[in-house]
Amino acid sequence: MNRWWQEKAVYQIYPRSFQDSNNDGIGDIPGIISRLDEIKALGVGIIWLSPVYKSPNADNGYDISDYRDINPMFGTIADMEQLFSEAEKRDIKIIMDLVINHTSDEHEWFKRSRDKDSPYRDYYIWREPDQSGGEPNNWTSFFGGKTWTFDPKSGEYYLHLFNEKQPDLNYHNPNVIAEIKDIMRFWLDKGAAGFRCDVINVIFKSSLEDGVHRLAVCGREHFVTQEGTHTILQELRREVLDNYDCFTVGEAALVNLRDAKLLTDPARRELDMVFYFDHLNVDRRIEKFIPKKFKANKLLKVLTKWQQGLYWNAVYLENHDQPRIVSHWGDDGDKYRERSAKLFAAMLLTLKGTPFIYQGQEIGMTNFDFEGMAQINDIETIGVDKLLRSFKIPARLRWNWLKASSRDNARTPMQWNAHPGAGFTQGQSWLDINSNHIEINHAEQERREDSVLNFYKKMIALRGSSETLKYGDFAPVWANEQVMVYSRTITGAEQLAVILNISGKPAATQIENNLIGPIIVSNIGRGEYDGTLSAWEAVVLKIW
Ligand code: ISL
Ligand code: CA
Repeated sequence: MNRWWQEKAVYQIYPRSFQDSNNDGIGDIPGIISRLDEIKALGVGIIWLSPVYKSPNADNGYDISDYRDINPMFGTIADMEQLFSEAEKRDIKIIMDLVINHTSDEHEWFKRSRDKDSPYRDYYIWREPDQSGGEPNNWTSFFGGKTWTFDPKSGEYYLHLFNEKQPDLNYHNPNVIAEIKDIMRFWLDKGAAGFRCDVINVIFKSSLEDGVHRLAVCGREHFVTQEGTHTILQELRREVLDNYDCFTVGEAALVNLRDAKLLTDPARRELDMVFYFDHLNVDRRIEKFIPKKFKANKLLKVLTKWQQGLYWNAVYLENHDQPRIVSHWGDDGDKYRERSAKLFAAMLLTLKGTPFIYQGQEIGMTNFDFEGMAQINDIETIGVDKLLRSFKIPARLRWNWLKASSRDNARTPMQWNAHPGAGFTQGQSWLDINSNHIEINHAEQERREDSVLNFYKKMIALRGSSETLKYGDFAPVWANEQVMVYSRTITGAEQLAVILNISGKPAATQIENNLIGPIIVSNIGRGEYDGTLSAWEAVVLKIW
């Protein structure tokens, strides 16, 4: 039975960079409320709101110090309640970001857990130093550094898979699981329509043994998608989520297809969807930092594996942790920026699964031309820079890799108009605003029929009206290093072919005799398909 969250497209908001309403240079909840009509006009039905909870902002809100209160820089609980009600008036649902692998070290629980005799001690993962006084094991952080920090107060180390200000919760402790259930109910009762679950597949650590030696995230075999995580997810679903009309999408760092199938199999009642990373990493080594050549046929192979492997996909090309897709895989120069941005819109909205659009993606926002690490805010970029430095990677090469992959590329403020402050703020923005907001902004594109924004609106509407694009079977058709072709089919009803030239050079599909039919989408206004493709051209044909 099809669910409402399969029908709709989702729009991700990174609150600190979306819309500032009080000119302190930081986006906020009243700002989001003021932009709900633009979000509605895009045609999405769901908002994923990145964290707005109380936080010291060590990781821009992914380090929570109070799950039931709002960071004053974003507003108040009353603002959040108003956002829920204003969104509902526009038939927009909101899912919250559930960050439960860790809390902030400024959370009350952690402060108390530093006392060995506290009942909160076992809310976290504390261990004695090893014989030489060192860290309890050899694990390394997602942020490139260590995963243990010594606490002189209690003379022990505590575990943090991310930053030392993000201590991991202990999911062997049933009291922790009970606390999480209460937090979920709190937000579901306020009107949340579900959760995006942050690094949800690493919450249960099966052991604290040393991991096999690796360059990054050593120890992963002890915490990535362990059996204990499945058990906890089934319990949260059974005891909380199944009492609400809601859905969950789990961010599953380092997940493989076998485990993702277990996490999202409807019969197992764990998560509804997961974000995997394999597709975005086809042109990268060691997760997202070291580039290699992009090949369309490699992308089609990886997408096929996941599109056909999972019951239902979460489809995304950008988020607050990824560089802008038009800079990552497209061409962000003047000539082809819009055309390549539209090509990725065609890809996103014709793949099978719930499409997730990240703020700014709908207007083709680009990476930022950072000049050096001094301009970087992101603790992941800073941590990976240290790690690459320890591998003696030359500064120039290190910087080129980090400039292209830094999460700050996605976190520069939303470009609403061409005025100073880009319509985001009248104050001093927390992170530099891209100077190309003069040319690339929402207001100008609203007025222009052939803009990226209007192409996204058309594609979202097309998907919403097409059973084939929503539920049709995905199949690979043909690919080479430039071009990929896939089909979407409802047997006995309709077959569509999606043809994408993901390159700056003209191409041909060499199978044009199989690709015959009226064009239903073209990003360059083509009349009919003859087997040739210009640079960055996207075509969708109705085969039957
Ligand atoms: O994309 C990534 C994997 O290569 C990393 O940038 C990312 O940190 C990782 O996937 C986990 O991300 C989530 O948890 C982090 C937080 O910094 C990210 O913003 C969040 O999306 C810790 O909470
Ligand atoms: Ca503000």
